[in-house]
Amino acid sequence: MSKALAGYRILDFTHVQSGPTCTQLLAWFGADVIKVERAGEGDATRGQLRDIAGADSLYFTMLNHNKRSVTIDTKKPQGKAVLERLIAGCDVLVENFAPGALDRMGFGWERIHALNPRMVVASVKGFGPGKYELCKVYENVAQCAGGSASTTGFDDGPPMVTGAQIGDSGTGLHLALGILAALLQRHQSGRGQKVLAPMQDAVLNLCRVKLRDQQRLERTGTMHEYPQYPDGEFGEAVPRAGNASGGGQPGAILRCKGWETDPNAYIYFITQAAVWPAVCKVIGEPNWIDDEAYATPAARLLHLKPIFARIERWTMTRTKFEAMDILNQLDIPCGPILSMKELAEEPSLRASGTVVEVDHPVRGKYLTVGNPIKLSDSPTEVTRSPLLGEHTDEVLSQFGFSPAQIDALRAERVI
Ligand code: CAO
Repeated sequence: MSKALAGYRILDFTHVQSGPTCTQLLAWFGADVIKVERAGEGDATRGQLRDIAGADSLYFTMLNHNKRSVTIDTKKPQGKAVLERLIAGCDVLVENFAPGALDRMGFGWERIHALNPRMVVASVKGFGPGKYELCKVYENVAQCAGGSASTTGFDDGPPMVTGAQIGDSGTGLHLALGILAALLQRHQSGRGQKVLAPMQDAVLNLCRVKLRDQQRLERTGTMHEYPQYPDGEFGEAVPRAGNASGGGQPGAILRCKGWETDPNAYIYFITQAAVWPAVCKVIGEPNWIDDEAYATPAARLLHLKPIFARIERWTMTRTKFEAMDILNQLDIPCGPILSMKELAEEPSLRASGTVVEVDHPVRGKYLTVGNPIKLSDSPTEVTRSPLLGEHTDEVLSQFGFSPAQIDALRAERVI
């Protein structure tokens, strides 16, 4: 079966996590992704967080599937000449260097656009234009600068970063979407364009509901869905809401049977208005269905703490999976807190290809997260990440370099 992006060539100048997330996705959709790395070193993550001596780390392998790797020293004149030919023959250049690095290399937008007017040039940067545009940025900086950390955690604790890599992988997803839009526009315009996804902006986009709440707070001075209501105080900015949903349907993380020894024996329980009678019945409080203190969503917002404490007395009598089974039959929205161990072993994720076992010639078998986006006419087969420079000869000969020229470039330590 053909692939959605078959025929598109991506020149992949990305490293670490944000950019590689984007290009891996494009590769899974069928694009030919050619990752350019520095000879001898490669992407710094190849050697970071190593669990097997001499093998590419899981950090690298899990972000660079389905790509080809070429090594080119793009600071040497002959390397720049090779790069020029690759630029002329590819559709998209993706990079997430520190600000200015591509210009210093001699390949700013004007130059690339002159070499290949159809090329889309896509960049991740920490910040967009403005005061901080020249800063280097990693994941947690983006979470802090994008509004996630100030709104995550408990009210009486410090700002908190999340385990989900919304700054890196989240921005990579944004960039991939921008690239696809630019390629679609190219069908009409015939021109490439610049695509920029700043990490601060991507995180803020994912924190959109908190900017909603900021404006609600400024208008009304309170937010009834937040745990600070009705007893606590609100300040000027959206407070941290712990595990409250903060949205229209109150929710909480509650202990389940086994919580004393299992750090993940918890369930997220949502008291959706539509199933309130079912909630009351299952926890053994049928009188709450008509009791005016609990009967309406507005009334319940005044008593969320005691309501969830009562529900927790019930969830503590069941394991999280038993509670799931009972609550799902009643249509009560809930979700078990799953550990990474449980997710790695989850049969449905294995069956759907979202958790995949991959074989690697140096490190052997390992698990990875496959393509979470499923296209019915473009299925994804996850193939292992490339070794450093594994495809240098193959790619250069595809771009018209003769074996003698390749040997000469190698002798000059350009590739
Ligand atoms: N041949 C020769 N030189 C190469 C090369 C190649 N094939 N590939 C890269 N280089 C050079 C670059 O030209 C640059 O050189 P100069 O600094 O002399 O111009 C240098 O390698 C490395 O660039 P860098 O500054 O991007 O790398 P860093 O490790 O210092 O910084 C990071 C890393 C992530 C902080 C920075 O790249 C960045 O801020 N990127 C944008 C935001 C981003 O994506 N952050 C998320 C990273 S994932 O957590």
